[in-house]
Amino acid sequence: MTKSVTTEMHGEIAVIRIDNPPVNALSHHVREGMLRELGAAQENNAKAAILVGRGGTFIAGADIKEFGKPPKEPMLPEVIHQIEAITIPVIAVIEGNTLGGGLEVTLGCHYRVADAKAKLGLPEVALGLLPGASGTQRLPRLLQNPVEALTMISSGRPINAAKAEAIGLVDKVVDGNALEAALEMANGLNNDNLDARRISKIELTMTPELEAVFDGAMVEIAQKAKGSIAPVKAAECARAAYNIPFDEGMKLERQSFLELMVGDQSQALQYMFFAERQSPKPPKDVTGAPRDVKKVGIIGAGTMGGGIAMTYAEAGFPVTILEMTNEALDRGLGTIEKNWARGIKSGRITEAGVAERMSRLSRTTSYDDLADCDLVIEAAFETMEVKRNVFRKLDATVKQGAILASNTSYLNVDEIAAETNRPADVLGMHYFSPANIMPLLEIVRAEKTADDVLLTALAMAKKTRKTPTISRVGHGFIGNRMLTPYLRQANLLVLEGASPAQIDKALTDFGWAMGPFAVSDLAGLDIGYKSRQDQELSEDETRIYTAADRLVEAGHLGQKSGSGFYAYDPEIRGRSENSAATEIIEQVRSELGINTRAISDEEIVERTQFALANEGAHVLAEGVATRASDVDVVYNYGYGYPRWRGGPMHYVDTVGLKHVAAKIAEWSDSAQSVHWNPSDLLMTLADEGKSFRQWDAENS
Ligand code: T1G
Repeated sequence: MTKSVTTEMHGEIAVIRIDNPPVNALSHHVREGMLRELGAAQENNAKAAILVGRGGTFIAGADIKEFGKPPKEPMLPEVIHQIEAITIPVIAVIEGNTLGGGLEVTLGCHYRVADAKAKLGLPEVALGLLPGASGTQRLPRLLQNPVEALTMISSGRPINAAKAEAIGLVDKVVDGNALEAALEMANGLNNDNLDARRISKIELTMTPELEAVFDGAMVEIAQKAKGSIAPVKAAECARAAYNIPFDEGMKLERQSFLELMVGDQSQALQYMFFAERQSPKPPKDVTGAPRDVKKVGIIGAGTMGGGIAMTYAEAGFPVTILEMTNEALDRGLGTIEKNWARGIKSGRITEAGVAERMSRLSRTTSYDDLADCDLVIEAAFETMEVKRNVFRKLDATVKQGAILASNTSYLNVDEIAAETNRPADVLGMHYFSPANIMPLLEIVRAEKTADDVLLTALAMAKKTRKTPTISRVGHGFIGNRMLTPYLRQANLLVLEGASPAQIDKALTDFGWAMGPFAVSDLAGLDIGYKSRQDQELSEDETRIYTAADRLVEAGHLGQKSGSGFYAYDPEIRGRSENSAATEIIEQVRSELGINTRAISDEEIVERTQFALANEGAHVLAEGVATRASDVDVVYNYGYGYPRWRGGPMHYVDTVGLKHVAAKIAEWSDSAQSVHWNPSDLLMTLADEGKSFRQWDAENS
């Protein structure tokens, strides 16, 4: 096996190169190799040593694929201590992504030279961890500014080279060829007082003023963490650096790191790290290459069409937007410009930037102007009649080889494709509102969708910075389909005695960004009302939504009408109980002869979350989704599910499918039975003592 760490002498300077594609992670052979090569440089009396990564990036961190495996010496903290202790100066060349353990390696070096385009960060908290190789102890000692250190350690947000130089994290920033600059620096160095460059020797002292700074920062960090524990733990370790000696601080950091590593939150976040990299990968049976897309057409300039047009214009594509009338185009383009202009105040974009993006948008009321588009995305009114009509016209005017996509959120894409003579070129591309912000894209692979069409949609997701998951055709695809049983349980729990506010709070305490009733008010209660009117619901289904329907009929449409399940005060932009909703709910309960009961938060969480996962299991068993981890990506990226719980499928794995299956069986034998359709897959996995994660490993 070729060595992943090698030395090249440049005069008296040992240039030690780390070559572990794709990101130079600190796998065991890299850790061993660094010590081997650095030891040799010292043995051979090199004047200095330089650590540099191959491929234009330094080190992106510990090897996440090694987590959970038996530890193999030398462990990273020890490697970094040994780098620092070496008797010749060691310079780190910071390029590309210098993250996590990679940044910690640079802190063990005596000097740091950064390329102007480099990114430096400690993203461990995004994995439910904390910098576990002295980052919480060395960074505060190097930066001296506690707030800067605390922010990097607890937020996980990377900074650029200029900021790194400004806060004292790097000694020099060069624009290109950082290695040359490091060689020049190395040749000018001498070994005098190398101790002064050993960060672990720097003393920190806590003062009452600093205590106050930390007190304030800790409150803010906990608020921002929204239930995630790693940021708080990371901040506590950084704070300790001011109170205890380095070696004790290292023990605290190690102990905290190991506790986090085995905790549910880190297991979930590590799982999501790989899940979001799996979901853009096409199923194994898909072959070929993406088609070339130069020009994009959008049908509809409403909320969705406008957001999708913004998405492609921001990615640099020329976009032609078609509407039925010029008034609709004026409205749509006006909204787009306003949305972009909103970023001017916050400095996210300049007026020229807005103008440049607007220049990429053209408008038309004629399908002929879409003839030369390579991709057309339809975001017209959500009825099959309208979509059939649009696709007939597209089929008649748009050039052969173009891809025709529908943004439908639940309709049958096979039926839409059948309206054209080119069903192989048709698929679904379901965006989530607001489409220019929400990262999720459900790509619906219809029966006849060609492989290269699917691959093109995946390529467009990457180019427009969306996280895609592939769904087959099925009512509501993955996300919206699973929402139905989730909302059904929430509405049933209201009939049985829980209030919308109690349910929402139980679920935001669980970690959801918003509870189901607040979300319904946000979306508009009339949306669900209309959808229910369009379907022939069973009596039992209708019964569940009696209160919600009565609210709409009484004019309580949600936020847009000032009241729905909650009352909304525009002055304070807050929500409070809507007494009319309480009355309607009580009225419906008595009409239905329900004897209400006190309902625990635990029951609220179990019935809603298990209903969600049960439907997810149906989605898997029917082949609508390829992986359980894809289902979790959908809920992470499209529905505000707490990432530190993974997703609905990972969550029930964590609970244990035996318990989940037993509860579903219990509810299915109760008066609730009509509302439960136990998944055979879930029940079977539970019987076999398996998990969805194992199902993924065996089936995808
Ligand atoms: N370990 C193992 N594999 C990794 C990896 C890592 N750290 N980072 C990326 N990969 C794989 C990834 O799974 C994918 O594999 C391929 O590389 C390309 O990744 C002690 C304990 C660096 C910004 O959290 O943020 O250090 O799918 O698609 O978009 O304190 O990767 O091709 O098979 O993301 O160009 C801290 C994680 C670790 C950085 C590049 N470091 N990585 O983004 O490529 S914990 C991180 C990233 C730690 C210490 C602690 C990104 C990137 P595959 P990619 P990209």
